[in-house]
Amino acid sequence: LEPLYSFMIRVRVPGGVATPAQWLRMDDLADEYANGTLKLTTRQTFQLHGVLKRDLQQTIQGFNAALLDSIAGCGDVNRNVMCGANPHESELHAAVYEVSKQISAHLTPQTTAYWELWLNGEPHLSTEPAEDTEPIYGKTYLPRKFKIALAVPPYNDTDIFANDIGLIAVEENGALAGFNVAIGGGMGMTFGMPDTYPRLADLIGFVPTAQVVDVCEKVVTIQRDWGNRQNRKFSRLKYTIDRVGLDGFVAELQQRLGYEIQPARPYRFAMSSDAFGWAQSADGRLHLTLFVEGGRVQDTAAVQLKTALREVAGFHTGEFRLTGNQNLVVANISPQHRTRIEQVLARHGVLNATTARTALRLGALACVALNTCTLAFAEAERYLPQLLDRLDAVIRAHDLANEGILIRMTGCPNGCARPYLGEIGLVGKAVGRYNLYLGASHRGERLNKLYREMLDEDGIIRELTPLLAAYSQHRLPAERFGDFVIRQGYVRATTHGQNFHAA
Ligand code: SRM
Ligand code: SF4
Repeated sequence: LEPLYSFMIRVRVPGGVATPAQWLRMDDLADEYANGTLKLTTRQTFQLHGVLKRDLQQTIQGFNAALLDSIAGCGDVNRNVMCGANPHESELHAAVYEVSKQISAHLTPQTTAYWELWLNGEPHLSTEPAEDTEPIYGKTYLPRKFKIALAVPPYNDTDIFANDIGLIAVEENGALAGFNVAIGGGMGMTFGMPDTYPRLADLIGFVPTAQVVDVCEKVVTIQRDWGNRQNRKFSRLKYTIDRVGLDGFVAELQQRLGYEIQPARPYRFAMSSDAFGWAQSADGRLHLTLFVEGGRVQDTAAVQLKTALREVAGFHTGEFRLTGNQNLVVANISPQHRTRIEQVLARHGVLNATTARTALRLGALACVALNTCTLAFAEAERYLPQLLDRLDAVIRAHDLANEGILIRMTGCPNGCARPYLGEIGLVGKAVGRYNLYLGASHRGERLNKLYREMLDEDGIIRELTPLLAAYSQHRLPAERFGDFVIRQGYVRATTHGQNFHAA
């Protein structure tokens, strides 16, 4: 008898955009082979948990039938390319999404192994059967995972500075002119090893749209050639850049490109969270952003989100956009479907739940952690809602229910919910114990800093209550919580990853 090993499978969704048919397929596979839930991740992919070893091949063949795959969901290659999901900037958004697909296609491994292993040698549906060569990755692939995200200001909903390459769309005369490029971001660190640290990407300049794929490719090849292959703790691009210096890295990049990168163009981010509810873009199309707690699409007694979305997918003619904040946009809704969608969501308790929540909860992020993540020291996704019940009471008592304060929790310091960009960051150190970090920017442009260690739930409430009370009373007009705690001297601002650990 084969042991009942169960696995997590991650499905690549470039830019986070899935068709209704793909949504229905994922929903079927979740019921048929996984634990009956869909996980929307912080990188705009789907995860299925609890897939039994004996069902892996059928599940992966199921993705293939819906033109989805799990290639590069894991491994030392470029991961899912993220694209801003906010529908308000629709014209620019469409062009930026096209670029994200081009980057994704260009940097997807060419190996045929995936197709041979999982699909019985069935050729890739959209390309010639690939040769067993990797023009970009070579025989050795990359020293470590690699991540790229694109954003359309004023929304930094993909947290571009947490990526190896972050691309900020620049609009000129109503059209996409190109991208400001930032390199060297990453969240992971290891407790007790201060030479590991989260780091935000550095802005290196502007490139026109036609050059952006080339720029990504060349950054990847430098990391392939220069990245640390001796110690995986130091093998992300951020450490390569800090080792050789940003100027040296950019000089090499320009040499490989054969042209200079232009000076960065002005841009402004306003927030890194999602804008919930209905929105209409200039062309009249409708979009509805829904809150998905912890990114978990499931049915509970109060809210039958999974059933509701399945019903919507049955008639919706637009698409579903997974956001980088584990939420979901039902996008490009035809106006005659608005009432029907509202009725379905109301019948299953979805709309009521979204409007009744505090802004703190709506902006919260939690990684999977226990019980499926083998690296977790503590709970996150399963526990944060419970902690928020207590924090919401504090928030309401101080009249902060509508203040968007970013709270992010992970079960270990690897940073999967980007906790070092949380205005309140909670990082699991042991079961029931968390380090508390404060002072990140609401726009994803400054890391936070350690404030207290090894807090239990009472400790978290005890530490945060006076800070929230002070924020309620003494904040400047429009001042964000992350900026307030720095102005008041609770923590010092982290100006670079390399001083993240300095008090
Ligand atoms: Fe992550 C590893 C879950 C986004 C940094 N991450 C893992 C693994 C695969 C654990 C493992 O290696 O066995 C987790 C699977 C848990 C499970 O049971 O499902 C896991 N990571 C996740 C997800 C599902 C969190 C979520 O709840 O949404 C996210 C899925 C991403 C995706 O769809 O591709 C997820 N992980 C991230 C992010 C956020 C991002 O990419 O914007 C980060 C921080 C950014 C970065 O990479 O620097 C992140 N994950 C890590 C790391 C630390 C990497 C490092 O440089 O130190 C690990 C551990 C590793 O790679 O060794 C890791
Ligand atoms: Fe697992 Fe740690 Fe990532 Fe959470 S942050 S999913 S505990 S690896």
